Amino acid sequence: MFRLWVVYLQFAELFVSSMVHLLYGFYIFSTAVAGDLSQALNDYFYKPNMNVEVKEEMSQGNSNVDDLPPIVLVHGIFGFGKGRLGSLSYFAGAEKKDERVLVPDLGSLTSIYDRARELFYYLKGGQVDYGEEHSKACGHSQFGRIYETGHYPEWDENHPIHFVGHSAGAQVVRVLQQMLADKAFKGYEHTSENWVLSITSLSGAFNGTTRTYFDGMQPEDGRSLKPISLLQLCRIGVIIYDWLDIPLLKNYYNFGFDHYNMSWRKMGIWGLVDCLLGNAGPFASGDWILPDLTIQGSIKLNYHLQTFPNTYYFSYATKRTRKIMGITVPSSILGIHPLLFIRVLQMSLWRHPSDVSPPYKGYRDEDWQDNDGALNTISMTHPRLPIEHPSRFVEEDSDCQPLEPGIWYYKLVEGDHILFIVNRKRAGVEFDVIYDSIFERCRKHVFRKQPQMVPNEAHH
Ligand SMILES: *[C@@H]1O[C@H](CO)[C@@H](O)[C@H](O)[C@H]1NC(C)=O
Ligand SMILES: CC(=O)N[C@H]1CO[C@H](CO)[C@@H](O)[C@@H]1O
Repeated sequence: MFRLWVVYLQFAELFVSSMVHLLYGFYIFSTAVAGDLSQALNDYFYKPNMNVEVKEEMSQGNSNVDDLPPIVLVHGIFGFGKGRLGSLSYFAGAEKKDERVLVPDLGSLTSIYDRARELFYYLKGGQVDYGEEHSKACGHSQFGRIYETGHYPEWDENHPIHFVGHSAGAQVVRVLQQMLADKAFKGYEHTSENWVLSITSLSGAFNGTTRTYFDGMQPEDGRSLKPISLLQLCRIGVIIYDWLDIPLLKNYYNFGFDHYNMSWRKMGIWGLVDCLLGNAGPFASGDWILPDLTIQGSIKLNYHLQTFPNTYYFSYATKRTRKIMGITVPSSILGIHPLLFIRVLQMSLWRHPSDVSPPYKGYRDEDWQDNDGALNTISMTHPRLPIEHPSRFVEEDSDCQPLEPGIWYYKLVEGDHILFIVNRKRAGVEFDVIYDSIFERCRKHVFRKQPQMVPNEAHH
């Protein structure tokens, strides 16, 4: 009888969380469509003689702007770059705060590794090369999308870039920096870690998150999926979406698995069956984002990642929990997005299953209870696993000036995981406080003590 109740509760939880996520997804999608429609109507009735896009391009002809290193905003899980979801902005318009900001689209569920590869070619230009070994191991094409012109082709050690990553995006940038240091791009023998001037992490996923286990990852291996879970539903939905391959929809929103050839045109009905049965595709080979966000997956990734001495690092760790009489609870009811509320509560009560060996030596449940509904706060401050990187806690921005490279400065911010993205109104003034300080830091406080290089020629 008791077991029946447990099963019943599990299904009820699954039903509620899938409805909440579906509704939110639908809400975002329809907001984007509505925004686009009203824009189109506006254009139709008022017929502006020049659209905003063109004006932006023209203002970049200005040589001062050309000399600024770009600030690249890197989205997280389920995220999207400029051009997807119509005029909706993942960073809620923060990209307009500076004259030279890039917002790449790296696929919303692709692995951290694949995103880092994509990001390199987005900036440098050319056809994405995922690397022979990795592509073979994961069963996808070695070559992907072609960027006719890079968004910053002059990128090199003398023309380094600022990166700002949200959630998994922060880890993507770390992986990219390591690839640059390891000279992992064929045909580019001179890459180095110094191509990255600074990394700012907003709710960055450095040490993994216990949320992955609530969503359906097995805590035993951090890689396989529970048979009945939110992620199973998501997996089936994604496979079908990619198989149907409706161009209009895929242009609008893309999970980023085009290198897996999952379209019906390419793999036919048996390919679909194969993917659904778990014999092929990204979910079979584990080359998607969720395994990278488990604690085990992060340890594996972090094992190869360094914090480099000439790069500036800054991180904002978010938190929506507090302790009452020794028990961690959500710190608000209305202040937490409905999409995240159940997870904030569940994560604050997280217990690692006692019959499964802990993910690392010295693991304690209580370290992982503070969270923002998607990530544990402890995971967001700085890379800690498998070894702890240099870090410094910051209360006031002025505490850490002048900034030194090679140290992760971190701040704690009261907010849930999506406070600083998609919907600007939710964060209120805090939205401006955070992004203004990020952009100001990049522009005014972060520079290399090196002979100033010759201004690059205009590249038009
Ligand atoms: C995907 O299709 C392209 C051609 O359309 C092919 O070159 C590539 O090898 C295919 N990749 C896989 C993994 O089947
Ligand atoms: C959350 C957290 O910090 N966990 C661990 C991250 O990695 C280091 C190194 O093993 C641990 O000391 C942390 O406790």
